[in-house]
Amino acid sequence: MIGDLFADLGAPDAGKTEPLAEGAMVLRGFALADAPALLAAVGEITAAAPFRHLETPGGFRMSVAMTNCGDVGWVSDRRGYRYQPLDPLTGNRWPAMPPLFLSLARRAAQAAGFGDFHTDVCLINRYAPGARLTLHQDKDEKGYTDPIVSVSLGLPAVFQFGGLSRADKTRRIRLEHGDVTVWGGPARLAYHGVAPLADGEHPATGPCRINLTFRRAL
Ligand code: MD3
Ligand code: FE
Repeated sequence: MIGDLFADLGAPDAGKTEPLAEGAMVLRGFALADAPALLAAVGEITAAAPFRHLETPGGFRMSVAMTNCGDVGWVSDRRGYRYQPLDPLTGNRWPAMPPLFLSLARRAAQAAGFGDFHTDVCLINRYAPGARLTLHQDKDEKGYTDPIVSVSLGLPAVFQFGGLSRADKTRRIRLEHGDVTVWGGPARLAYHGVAPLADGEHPATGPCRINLTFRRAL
């Protein structure tokens, strides 16, 4: 059957690169082949550093559950946002970044035109239906010379991104299982967010979306 010739491509647009803005692009299906191993690694990481709902400096509980792996982890509490080497929940160091995480992040950055990506933290976000991330900038890092690489797994999400000012008009883009986005250069400090996750079930993750965000914090 002719369909078999294309079976390995997965989603119809797998392998496509879509420019989003200067310095930003979506690599459709880039992580599809690695998804089972990535999710297995997330299971090992969360056995040691469980998902938790952090508190914002303003006292709200975040709807997205988070954990980290790498040299440091991103945390939020009443004192503010920051990166720290110890998990506040366990008092232990964050689990090490699995070699597959590092190689995927570096391959994606390279494919997007950013060679020699340095990443020392992977923030792992878990969205249940209804969970969302309001429009924000990622600016808790020491510098912004390296890009940010993000991997979407499980249920689809509507991702919103705008410009360098909160008031700039935003665009919406659907991110699916296996999609990777890269944000560098002038897009590194763009405002972005995730609309409330719709109900659903995904064969790879069940009723949730998992996002891996690779950054250089230090
Ligand atoms: C665009 N996470 O954890 S990752 C976050 O899907 C976060 O969980 C979202 O935003 C998620 O901070 C989006 C994609 C992303 C990450 C950083 C960016 C897009 C970005 C920085 C600048 C512009
Ligand atoms: Fe962000």
